[in-house]
Amino acid sequence: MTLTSIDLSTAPTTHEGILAFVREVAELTQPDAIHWCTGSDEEWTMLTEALEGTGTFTRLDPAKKPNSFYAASDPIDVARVEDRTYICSVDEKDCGPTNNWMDPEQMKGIMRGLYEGCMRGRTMFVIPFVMGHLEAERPMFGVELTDSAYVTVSMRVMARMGSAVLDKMTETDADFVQAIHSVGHPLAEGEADVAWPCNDTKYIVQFPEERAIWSFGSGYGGNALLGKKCYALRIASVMARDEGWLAEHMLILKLTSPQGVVKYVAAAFPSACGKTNLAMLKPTIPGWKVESIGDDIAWMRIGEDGRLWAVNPEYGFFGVAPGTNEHTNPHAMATINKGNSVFTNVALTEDGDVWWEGLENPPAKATSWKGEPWTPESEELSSHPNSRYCTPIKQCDILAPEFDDPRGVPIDAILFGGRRKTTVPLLFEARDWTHGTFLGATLSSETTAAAIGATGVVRRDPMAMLPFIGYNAGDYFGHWINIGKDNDESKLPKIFYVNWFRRDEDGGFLWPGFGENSRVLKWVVERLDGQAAAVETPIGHVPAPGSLDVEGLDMTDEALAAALHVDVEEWKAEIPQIQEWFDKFGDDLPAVLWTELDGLKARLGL
Ligand code: SAT
Ligand code: MN
Repeated sequence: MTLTSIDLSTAPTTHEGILAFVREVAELTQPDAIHWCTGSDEEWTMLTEALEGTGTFTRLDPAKKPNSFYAASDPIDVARVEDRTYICSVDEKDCGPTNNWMDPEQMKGIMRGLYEGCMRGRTMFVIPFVMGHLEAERPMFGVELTDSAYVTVSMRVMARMGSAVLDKMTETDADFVQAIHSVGHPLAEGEADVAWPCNDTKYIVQFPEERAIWSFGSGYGGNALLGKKCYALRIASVMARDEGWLAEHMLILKLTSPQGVVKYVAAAFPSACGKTNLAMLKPTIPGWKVESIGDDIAWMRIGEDGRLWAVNPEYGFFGVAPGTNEHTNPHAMATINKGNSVFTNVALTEDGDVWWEGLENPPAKATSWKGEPWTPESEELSSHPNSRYCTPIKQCDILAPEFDDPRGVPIDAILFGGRRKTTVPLLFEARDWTHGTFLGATLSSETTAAAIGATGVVRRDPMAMLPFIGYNAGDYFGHWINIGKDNDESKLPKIFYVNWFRRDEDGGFLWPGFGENSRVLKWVVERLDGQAAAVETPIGHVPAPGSLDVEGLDMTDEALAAALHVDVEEWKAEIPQIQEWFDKFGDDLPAVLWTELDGLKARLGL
């Protein structure tokens, strides 16, 4: 069957741009049917039942996790594919040395070839969505066309989508980001579907000038839920460059002191380094309170008051499951236990629940993410290290009411952090905005399972944005520098650098992390208010002895000193790596960052 005339007469919109987009993609991809998503509960039920029918979803026991589902992916489709991700700017120079580039027309030629007829035997879902608030001064719309019901269901959790969004787009004739997604697995007449359709060939492509996203071959989160990394980071970072704001890979949290003083903190960590846990931190120090606003992405603009205001553009959490438990993240556990969630690549227990490494009470028997029988004695992991829960943010019991405020919250402090066994102390403060930008630009971390490739390798991950900067990273650093130059720095957030992952000689973690990280936040707040003492070191301001609250913590003075220690020799060894990193950018690296490096070298006695 060939879909030659696409009938859009019953489409629930008169928006010419949307209709033209749907028609063009349907003509190319040839779906059997087109479904305009409303975002209703009935639609959710229809889709989840259909996914049960194809074996993609297994319904969990409603008494344990109501309205929730288990899914296992094809083992070749478990994470973001950075080597298949492209920034197809018109000019290669605008892509920069940290992204893959191809000429946009050439890429479109390749992808049109892949898209031709790729939705045969499937339904094309039209998902109108908005990143951020529908009531924002300028709502940030998108339309994702996908042939995956799994993606549609997940998008409903992760983004505000459906009829209300489409109506507003129609009323205001709104501009929108065009996002095309296909799993790349057409079905011939009568051919049965597989549980996780995907394709060996994968492309995740951003066209920054057109603000368009074309994705092919994968059903995995960051490759397929196009509102998330593709739009809210890669495309949005380009918009932000052009318009003077910041689209960052940051959690947002609200911190209230025992005296009732409120501060807002944004923090950037690479994928799978504990952002979600920090966003929902349960403080161990008495009287302190954390509330969540976001766990992954922050859009930040300078407000009329000169402060940096942040919103979370998302509507759900897409968290790493392994390691999540009642101790590491009780609020995430409470959120997912309310149900309405999708669990992918974890283990399925015999009593209709999910389990993963690090969760309490291992089941005697389970089915692993690979579909194999699993017991606690099994050599293989029950769950993929990048297995995920996808759960509505509104279910979070510590969601700050400000989440619903389209203006967002004024950020007081920015934390940068990575995963480093050595060198980087638990906590230090940047000297000023430019130095903070230098710290962000040189952020380093050991790689994790969130992207395909070797794990545990130290790489530079500037502002935790390495896979997400939609343009030349040298220009991106310049943009950060300019935010400091063009604004009143005294009103901008102060910048800090943290490392929860430093090890002792025996390989054990020096710092207990999780809820105890509230102690680090406390020092940050006291620093903002000019209270906590710091010592100046070559790398920045480190907590002075006695200034970090460790009361009640089972930690020796030596261990604390080791966690905070600035080892000049280790830092000297970093310098050639930073130099090599900066060399990549040639003339595109802002000169002030070289000046910062020179300053660091001089302070280290080099
Ligand atoms: O890319 S995802 O959003 O799926 C997960 C991550 O890497 O943060
Ligand atoms: Mn992330």
